Amino acid sequence: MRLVLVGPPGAGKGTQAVRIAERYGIPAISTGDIFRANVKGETELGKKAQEFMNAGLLVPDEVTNAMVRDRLAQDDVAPGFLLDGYPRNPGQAAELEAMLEDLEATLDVVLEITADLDEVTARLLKRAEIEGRADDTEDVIRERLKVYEESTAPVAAFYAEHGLLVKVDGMGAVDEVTDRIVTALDAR
Ligand code: B4P
Repeated sequence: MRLVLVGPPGAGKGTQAVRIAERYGIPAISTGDIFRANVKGETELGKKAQEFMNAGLLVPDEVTNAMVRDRLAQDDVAPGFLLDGYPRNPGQAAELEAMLEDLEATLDVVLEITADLDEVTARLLKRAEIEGRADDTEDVIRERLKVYEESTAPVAAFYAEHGLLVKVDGMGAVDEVTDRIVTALDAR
C-alpha cells in the first residue's frame, strides 16, 4: 500500500501514522520527524530547516523534495510506504508524481484527517507543555494553521479530483480515530 496522510497540524497525523504503518507493515516516513532529527543532530539539513520550522513556515521545496526523493530510493519502501506530512503544497504534489513515475509506482490512497480548529489548537498547546516543541506556541500554531489553509488544503482538493482522497474524522479518542481509519482503508 502506498499512502499519503494529510491534515492540519494537531489533527493526529504523526500519532496515527505509527499505528497505520505497523498494521499494514510499511514504513512511516514523516518529513517533520526527519527535519526534527536533523535539527537535533545539528546537520546541514537541520540548519537549513530550523528557522522555517520555528516560524511555522514550510521548509523550502528544493530541500524537502530532495530529502523525500532520497528516502523513497531506499529498499524498505518496496512493499509500500506511508508519507506523513508530504506533499504539503501543489509543487510538492507535482514532484511526488514525478518520483512515483520514476519508481513506476502509483498512490493507492490519500487519507485526510480532519479536526476543528479549537481542538487542534488545544492539542498542540497541550503538547507544548509536555514536549516543549519550539513551533507549538500560540503565534506559531496560528501561522501553521494559516499555511495549512493556503498551501496544503489545495493538495487535498487535487487528490479528491483524482478520486484518491478519503476523509476521516480525527475528533475523539486516538483509538476511535484509528478504528475509523482502518475501516476506511479496508473498505478500499
Ligand atoms: P509536522 O511534524 O508534520 O507537524 P504537524 O503538522 O504539527 O503534525 P504532527 O504530526 O506533529 O501532530 P499530530 O497531529 O500527530 O511538521 C512540523 C513542521 O515541519 C512544519 O511546520 C514545517 O515547518 C516542517 N515540514 C514538515 N513537512 C514538511 C513539508 N512536506 N514541506 C515543508 N515543510 C515541512 O499530533 C499533535 C498532538 O495531538 C500530539 O501531541 C498528539 O499526542 C495529540 N493527539 C493526536 N491525536 C489525538 C486525539 N485523537 N486526541 C487527543 N490528542 C491527540
